[in-house]
Amino acid sequence: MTDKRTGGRILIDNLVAQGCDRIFTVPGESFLAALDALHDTPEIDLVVCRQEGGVAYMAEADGKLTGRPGVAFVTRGPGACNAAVGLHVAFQDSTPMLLLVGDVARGDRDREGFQEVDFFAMFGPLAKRVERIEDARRIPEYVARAWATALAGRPGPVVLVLPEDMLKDEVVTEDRPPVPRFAQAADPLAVGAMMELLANAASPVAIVGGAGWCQGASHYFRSFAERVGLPVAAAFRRQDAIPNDSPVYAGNLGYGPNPRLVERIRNADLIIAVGARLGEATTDGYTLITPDHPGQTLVHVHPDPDELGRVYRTDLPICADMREFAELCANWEDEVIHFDAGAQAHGEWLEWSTPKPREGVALDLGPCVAAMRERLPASTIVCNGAGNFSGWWHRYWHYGPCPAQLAPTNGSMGYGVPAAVAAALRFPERQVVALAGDGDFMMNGQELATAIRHRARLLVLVVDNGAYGTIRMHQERDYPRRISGTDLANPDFAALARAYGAWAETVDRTEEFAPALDRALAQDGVRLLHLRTDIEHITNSTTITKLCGG
Ligand SMILES: Cc1ncc(C[n+]2csc(CCOP(=O)(O)OP(=O)(O)O)c2C)c(N)n1
Ligand SMILES: [Mg+2]
Repeated sequence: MTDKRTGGRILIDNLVAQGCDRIFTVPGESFLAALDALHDTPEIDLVVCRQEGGVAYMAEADGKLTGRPGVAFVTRGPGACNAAVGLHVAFQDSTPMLLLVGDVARGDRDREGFQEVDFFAMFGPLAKRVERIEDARRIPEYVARAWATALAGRPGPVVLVLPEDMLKDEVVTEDRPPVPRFAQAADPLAVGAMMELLANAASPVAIVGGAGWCQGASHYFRSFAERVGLPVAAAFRRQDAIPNDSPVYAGNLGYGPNPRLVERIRNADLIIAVGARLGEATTDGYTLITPDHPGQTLVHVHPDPDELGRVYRTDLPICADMREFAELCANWEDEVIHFDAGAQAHGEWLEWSTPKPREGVALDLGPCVAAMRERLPASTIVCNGAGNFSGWWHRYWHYGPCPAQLAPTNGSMGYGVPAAVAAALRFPERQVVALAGDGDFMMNGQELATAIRHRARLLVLVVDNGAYGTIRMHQERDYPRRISGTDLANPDFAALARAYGAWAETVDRTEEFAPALDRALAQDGVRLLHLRTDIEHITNSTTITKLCGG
């Protein structure tokens, strides 16, 4: 390119070159030149949000949905501070993401000027890489590196800091082509060794989902596991890793897993972890599988060599792209022994995930999830933040082919609504459901305005128990009947949703739920059901009275 362009124009041109088609933002005066370039860039859909927490969550969710970096653009100190929460999700969830931050002018740096922050120090532990572009001629190089880094090995977030005067400079530079996607093949010798371990195992189990997992990995791993009869458990909040109707799907790990599955994993002599980090939630605080797992053989398959052997003694590490590994397994030609364990584990999960009505509960969420299963297709994308309310869906919802679940493995509240907005924009033809607690909803509920403005179609369920229920649960266990800091005074969520322009109703009884859901599904746009539940029924399996010892 021989014409002069502003740094802002070059930045946007190079994002388009890498395949970016959507940016989430709250604007700032620090990146006017980039906003100006977006004015003439029909390739990029600019989604204007109401708080940078929502911006970053949406970009992170978009990264999960597409497998490409989701892009967020925020301003200097205040915008960057608000956005940090989404970066933390992207880091712990291994999601490719790019955070662009407008910065103070180069000539004013280090005076602690207006909104100035040391982004290298601030984002160091939250991002795979933090870089600042000093020279507009090098924007193409920095954007290409950010894109490649976000996707490489264990995917994650990258931050690019953009001094405002640099974005206004007019320079001549050459754009970069898209960075090629590099997929590391699995070593056939290592996969052969895994097949041998499997042939000699008595009770194998797989734990799947995580870094670099994708539809291809899901398809091939499912086909391999079904051929072998290998029980496949999903890592925490990776419940769409294989479609749950697979006859070897064994259920999910994380908070409140099926005790039969826990037992199966404790008794397993061979554990094949694919994509999962075997993090704290998946392993119940590193107790379900201990870092040294005596008596158990661990095959760990991960796209990043840094994760192999990092926490766990690994008997057979395989560093590979998830799809490449799964495809090699699916096409493995040697005879394999078929286990009955896959079918058994699936039967146990079906039993566990079938809601049984609870006595004396006015609004019982288990049957509500059952009503949803009857009415919503397997392609539905279910999004949630953090809180006990999510436990009913984690247990009773049957997730379809990925992407069907957007849920933060780092347990970050306020994620459900922004993630659902990102999903509704990415898949306008699909049903999208946001699940939120009363605490959770209020962290980013204002993004309903973003949903309305961008004509997103989604259904929000707010489970209102008048409390930060999860913390109340821990409190009642450790300090019975000493409620401190966990009860909430709430708005009328249905009225609030209507004020945003959504359709909304309130549900107080189980039998009201299905008809209300039918009415919601007959509507278009944003719909919200305000579900008023009783805090006594604190999880899908226990009550506060029981927690306090009866
Ligand atoms: C951003 C953030 N802040 C605080 C917490 C700690 N936390 C975890 S769950 C929870 C309460 C959630 O309340 P609510 O959304 O009402 O769900 P409930 O547990 O009542 O079903 C809190 C405060 C967190 N995980 N994330
Ligand atoms: Mg609550």
